[in-house]
Amino acid sequence: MAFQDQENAPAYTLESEQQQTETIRNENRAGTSAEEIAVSFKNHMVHTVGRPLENSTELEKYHGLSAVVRDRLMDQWLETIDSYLKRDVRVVAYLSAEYLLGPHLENDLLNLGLTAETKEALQKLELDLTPIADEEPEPGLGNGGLGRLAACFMDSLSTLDVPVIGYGLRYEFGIFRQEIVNGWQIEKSDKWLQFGNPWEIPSMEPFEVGFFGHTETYNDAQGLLRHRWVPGQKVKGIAYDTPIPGYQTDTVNRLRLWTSEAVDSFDFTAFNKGDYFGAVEAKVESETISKVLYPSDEKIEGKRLRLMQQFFFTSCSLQDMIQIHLSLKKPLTEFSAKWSVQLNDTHPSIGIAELMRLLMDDHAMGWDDAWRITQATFAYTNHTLLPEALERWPVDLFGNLLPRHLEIIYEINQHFLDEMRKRFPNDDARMRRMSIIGEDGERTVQMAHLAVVGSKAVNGVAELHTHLLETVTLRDYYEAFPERFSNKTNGVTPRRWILLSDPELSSLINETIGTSWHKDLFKLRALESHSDDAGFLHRWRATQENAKARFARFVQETMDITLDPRSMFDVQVKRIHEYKRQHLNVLHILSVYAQIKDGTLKDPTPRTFLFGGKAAPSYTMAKLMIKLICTAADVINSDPQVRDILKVIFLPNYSVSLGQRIYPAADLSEQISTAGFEASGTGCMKFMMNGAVTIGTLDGANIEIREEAGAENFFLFGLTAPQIADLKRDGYNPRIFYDRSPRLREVMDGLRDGRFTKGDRDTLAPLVNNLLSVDPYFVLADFDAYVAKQAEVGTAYLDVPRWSRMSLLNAARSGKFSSDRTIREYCADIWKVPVAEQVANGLRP
Ligand code: NBG
Repeated sequence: MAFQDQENAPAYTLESEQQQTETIRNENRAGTSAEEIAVSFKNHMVHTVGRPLENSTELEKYHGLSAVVRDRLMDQWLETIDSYLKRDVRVVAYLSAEYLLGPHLENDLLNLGLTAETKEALQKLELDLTPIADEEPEPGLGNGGLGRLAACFMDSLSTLDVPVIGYGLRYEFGIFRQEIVNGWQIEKSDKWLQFGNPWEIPSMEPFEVGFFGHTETYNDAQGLLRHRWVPGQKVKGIAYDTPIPGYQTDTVNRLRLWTSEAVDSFDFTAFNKGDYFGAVEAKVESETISKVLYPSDEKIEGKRLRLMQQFFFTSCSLQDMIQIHLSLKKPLTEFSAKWSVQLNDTHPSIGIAELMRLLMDDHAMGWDDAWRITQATFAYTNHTLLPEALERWPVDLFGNLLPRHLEIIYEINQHFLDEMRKRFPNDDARMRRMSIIGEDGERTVQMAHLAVVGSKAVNGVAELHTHLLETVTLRDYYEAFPERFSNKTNGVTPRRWILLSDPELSSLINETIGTSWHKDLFKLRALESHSDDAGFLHRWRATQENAKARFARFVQETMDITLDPRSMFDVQVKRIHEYKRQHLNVLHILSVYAQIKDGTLKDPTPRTFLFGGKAAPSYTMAKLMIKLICTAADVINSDPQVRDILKVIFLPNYSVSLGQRIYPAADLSEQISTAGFEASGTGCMKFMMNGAVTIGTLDGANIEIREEAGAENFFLFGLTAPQIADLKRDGYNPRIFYDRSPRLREVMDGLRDGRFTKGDRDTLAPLVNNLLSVDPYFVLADFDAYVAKQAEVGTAYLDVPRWSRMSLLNAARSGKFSSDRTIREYCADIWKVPVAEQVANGLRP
């Protein structure tokens, strides 16, 4: 624009400015050859890390190399933003309280296509990528499935060139680090930001968010009655952006995580009075909001701080969207045409009331317009059927923290119920059930109800789950607006979960069918034509064995435990929860153990049972389940009679990076939740893609995995969801199953009388007694069927050609479970945004 003052200068146009920016950018573009990467690495070691390469630690090298990768990300990031502006695209805003990203370095290299060049550059410097990458602390900003799903979605969104901003919270302490001491889980704090985070860039424009206070009415300049909120406390939200590159595309989207700060971080009046602590009190209090992730996934703790976290990041995100919208000179009446906001569970659903407030109170819009826009903007994904996970806030707590929002929610509720009364006259029971304000016992704001009422679309995450939402959990709403509901079966990104996790398997597949499967996982079907080729099956098997050997080496190095890679690796990794039934798995192990001991089981299939997963710190029963696993491990692993047959391992601190090591090494995937309880499950998909065979119930995504793999390539057992519901209705008595089954009695009695616990009859008693008296998740009811199916698994495993074929067919038929497929469905049905053309054929063949 400096041109404009000069004579003869070309007239300013948007195009000329863009051209100029492009030229400058091209001149500054970071090079991508091995030589350029090596130079850039050495430079960053000096200028960014402040430690010349020659005398640096691996951790310092990790920081230097990350800076190299970040430079390259930034080039594409700025180009992506430009291209969105030029094309005036519709933007997806994905709102999620959790993102379980996993380490960035190797993933970003893979997606940028720079892995080979970087390895070459490092080789020239006599360095190796693996130990450097292993230094990266994992950003554990999530608990489990829900947070990891958000991370897979970000990868697919970028890969499919969809304009998205992921919004969330930048917790200073993510999910705790788990240690196992004497078989008990111990939680340690996760200091992932301790040495700085090279992947994030702070934004210089903060937003303010209010809490507490009161509301007022006043007349505006036109004499209209208006409302406003006078907060009693304010905090500042600062955004940190993490670039999210797509795979083999120029698109780099951003993940925008908010951190809280005091509006005035230092109180000089207090300081001058000698009150040194008082001077930073506001700072400490405000920063608490983004301090720590609540470490519970399926049970909501109704703590005020959690609601503060949710409102804080949601409000910042909506203010950010509005600011971008206005800076594009667009009227707010067009907000829903520009933005599609996805609520990842109810955690950000307070956004519905907040957008209403922002539009009405701050931007002078009338109720009807604001409501039309709000409802056309939001869509809601439900992730759980467990009643204890459905968020409900006591009205008093809510109204105290967010008084204006409570008023707005009352008014939304009133409009909504008026409309429903017209549609369902004389049906007071239905009105009570549908009300956003729950009146049973303590009055509560029911966030799932608010989310459904305020959204244009509602979805579940697997077919069975969506069906149960429609017919049970959200039935009244489904009857009122069936068109709003749809299913979007979850998926996972094959980039992290195959290419990065098992490069050897990936090479074998590339060599056999080419590389188009990287962006179109249905292409794996081409592997099927090799399923009767003994030579190929042999290679497939060898690849699996190598993965197991690698994992065994890892366990040897980190835990000093020797695994036998020839034994079947039977794996259950996921959060520890009664409904996921890790204890059912242990009961089977003990049953096999008992039969070996008494000589009734001849020649059992050697197995290594691997467990991993965290228990919510306040979930006593889940912690006892870990103790149960470790107790069984202790007894079995120290018994010389079974040394070469059975081994049980609890892998501490299950995480994304540990998952990357385990999935390729698994033979058998344990998906044994009580039917009707696991919304989807996504671990099951990662196992399948890597060629593990599943033993599972008809629950969540298992049903669809079995459909795809073929019933003959899946080990099915257990009661179905309707059978479980019947059993519950008729009054389930676990004792009946205990009395009926000698096998079950043997195991339960052995746990009670100390035979399986080295004589200790007390520690596990609460768990054992709970199973015998209540058994809320029908473990005893499914025990016999599970044990019988496991015997079939054992036999099948010994038939090497058969097992290899099953393994291959599972991987070949896993195409549906790519998150690319899931994201295409969201784009087409809910967000109404186009996906990249060059890969638009990645649909079911
Ligand atoms: C979890 C479900 C899983 C599902 C993931 C992702 C929560 C609240 N729910 O079954 O338990 O796969 O969400 O949808 O974490």
